Amino acid sequence: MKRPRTVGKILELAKDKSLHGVQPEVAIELFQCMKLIRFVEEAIADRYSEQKMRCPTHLSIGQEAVAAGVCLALNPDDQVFGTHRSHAHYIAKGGNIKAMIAEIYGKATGCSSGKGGSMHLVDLSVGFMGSTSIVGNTIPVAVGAAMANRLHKNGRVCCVFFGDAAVEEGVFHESANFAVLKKLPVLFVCENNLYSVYSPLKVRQPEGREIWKFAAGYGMPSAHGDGNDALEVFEKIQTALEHIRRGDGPFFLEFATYRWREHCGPNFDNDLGYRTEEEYLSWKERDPIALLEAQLLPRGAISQADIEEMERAIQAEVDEAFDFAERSPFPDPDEAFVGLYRE
Ligand SMILES: Cc1ncc(C[n+]2csc(CCOP(=O)(O)OP(=O)(O)O)c2C)c(N)n1
Repeated sequence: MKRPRTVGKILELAKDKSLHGVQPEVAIELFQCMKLIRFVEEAIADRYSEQKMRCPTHLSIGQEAVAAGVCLALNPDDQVFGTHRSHAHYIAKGGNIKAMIAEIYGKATGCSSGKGGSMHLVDLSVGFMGSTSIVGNTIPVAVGAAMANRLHKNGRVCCVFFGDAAVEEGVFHESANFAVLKKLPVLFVCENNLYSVYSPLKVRQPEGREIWKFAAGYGMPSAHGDGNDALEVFEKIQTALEHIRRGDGPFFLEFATYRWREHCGPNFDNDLGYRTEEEYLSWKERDPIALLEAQLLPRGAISQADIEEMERAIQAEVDEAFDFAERSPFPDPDEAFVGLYRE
């Protein structure tokens, strides 16, 4: 789909250390992409209580920089696999927003024909290969797709996103071992938002363990970074992609970030007791969008008027997607079993 393009006059800035060597044009694309993800998810949250979206929705508000930084570094024909929390990954890879919102509304025009909901997003036309609700289960599928890419010699990289809890699934370890053994072109991206539903890392993994370090134990290069800094994410992914595209095998990256809202649904849940309001506020102060804005505005890379114009264009695109979803028909009941696996 066509994205609202970067607006405003972009000043040609010299490579600036504080922009991580990222060109201002790219930094603005990252900013725009994060805004689009945020606007879509805020709109879902605002309208969720209308009871028209009847599937569970896992929002990634607060985590936008990882999706944007990774997906904008990939080529259009590279592939991405997601998770149960994949609105951001789908949008950042260029997935059709109308088809995504229609899917969440359970409509026939949805990207899974209205049968999958928020956790079953797919847009093959932009290389977004799919997302599912089973924690960790896209990891071996992505490794298999990478194997196919290798056999077809098509040069594509296959990227798989997963949360910190997915590395506790055995299938992650099998997949990592196999990807290293076969030197497959896979980019493993772990979004560490500290929690698996209500369980913090400290009740799930031994004290002091760092995910990126044990991934390195499988023999692949592994690194970690600030998942709220889109420029840092973008820069680290470039390094990883150079390694993978050289044919040197997989790369693992862990990014620290934080989901602002409840595990599943539109509300805030800092009063439940598993995490504190202070912790949430400390991460909110490091809002990935505000952080990038604070780097772009003073340098004149973008103006306040540009941002307002960008926001108007994005809001119009989001409103159009919701109108499309509301106007679309529900699937034909006779088609209930079409496209489903049956014995
Ligand atoms: C195999 C499996 N086990 C348990 C669940 C229930 N479950 C759904 S989401 C989730 C937490 C996943 O945490 P993480 O992978 O860190 O991603 P996050 O939700 O934090 O983005 C769990 C345990 C599941 N869907 N699949």
